[in-house]
Amino acid sequence: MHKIITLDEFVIQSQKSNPYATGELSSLLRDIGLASKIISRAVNKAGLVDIVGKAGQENASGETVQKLDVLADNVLISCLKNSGQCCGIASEENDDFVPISDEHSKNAKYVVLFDPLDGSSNIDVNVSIGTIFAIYRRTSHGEIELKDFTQKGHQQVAAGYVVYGSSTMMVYSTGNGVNGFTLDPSIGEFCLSHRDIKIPENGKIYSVNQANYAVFSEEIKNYVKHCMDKGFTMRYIGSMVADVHRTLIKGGIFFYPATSKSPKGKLRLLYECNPMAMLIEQAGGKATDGHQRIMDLEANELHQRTPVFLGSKNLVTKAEEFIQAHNSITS
Ligand code: AHM
Ligand code: MG
Repeated sequence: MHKIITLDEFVIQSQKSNPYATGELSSLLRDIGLASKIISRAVNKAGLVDIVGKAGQENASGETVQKLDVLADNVLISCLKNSGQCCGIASEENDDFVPISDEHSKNAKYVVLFDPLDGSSNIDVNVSIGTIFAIYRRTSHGEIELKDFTQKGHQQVAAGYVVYGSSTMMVYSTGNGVNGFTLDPSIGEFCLSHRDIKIPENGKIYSVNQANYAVFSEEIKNYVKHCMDKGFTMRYIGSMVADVHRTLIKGGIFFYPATSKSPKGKLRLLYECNPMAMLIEQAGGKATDGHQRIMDLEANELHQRTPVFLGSKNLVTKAEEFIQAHNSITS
C-alpha cells in the first residue's frame, strides 16, 4: 500500500520546511479542513434531513439564502472562533466583517474571508457546490478594521477551496504551489491525491453562462464566437468552485464577464475571484478582469464584484486580446 499523507501531516511537513513558520497558519488551515468535513457531512445527507431549501432571508448582495448556506457559514465561523488563530472573519453571507474578540483570538495574526457555500442554486438538485477561502495577515494594530479585509489579492497568505462533488476535495496554496486532498470518508481524513497541480497552458474547454449572450458586449460575443470557431467544448456547471476545479485540472478558460445587466460582473473580488486567482496563478495559469491582473485590483468594499477570466495562460491572453483590440477600435 502506498503511503497516505493526510492534510494535517502535509500541513505540518510544510511548516517544518519553513524555518520562519510559527504553526499559526498551519493550525488555521487544519481548522478550515475540519469545518469542511462538517459541511461535507451535511451536504452529503442534505436530502435526508430538513436542510435543503430556502432559509427565508437574503444575503448582503440581496440573493436568496439557502438553509445549507447558513449552516456552512455557522460551521466555519465557529471553527475559526475556536482556532484562536483568527481575529476576524468576513463572509459572503454577512453584511459586515465580524471581529473575534475573545482573549485568545483578539491578538491573532490572521483574518479569513470566505464564501461558505458557493453555487447555492445547485444545492437542491444534488450538483457540486463548494467553499472558497482566503487568508490574509492583518495590517491593523488594536481593533481590526475594514482595511485588514480589503487588501489586494497578492497579499493573500493562503487561499483554497473545497468542492463537494462526486468526492469532496480540498485544494489550497500557501504561495508555494497548489496541492489537492481527497476526503476518504471511511477514515474521515483529507488525503493528498493531487500533488503540485499544474494547469495546462492550453485547453479546449470554455466555461461561461452563454445564456447571457444577448447582454454580453461585442468583444465578449466575439470571443465566444472564437471559442466556437476553434471547436472548443462548452462546459458550465454554474458553481464557480466546480467550474474552476475542472479548469485547473483539465485546462481551458472560465469567465464571468460584465454584462449590460451587471456592468461589474457577478462574482465577488474578495470571496471568490482573489482566492481562485491565487490558485490559478500558483498552478501556472492566469487570472484577469480582461485588462488587469485580478490580484492587483483595488478593493473598496467587502462585497465588490468584478469581471473575471481565468484558466490556461494562452486562452486567457487570447480573451484579453479580444477585449483590448475592441477597446482600441472603439476608443
Ligand atoms: P453564489 O455565491 O450566490 O452561489 O453565486 C455565485 C455563483 C458561482 O458559483 C457561479 O459561477 C455563478 O454564480 C453562476 O451564475 P449564473 O447563474 O448567473 O451563471
Ligand atoms: Mg459564491
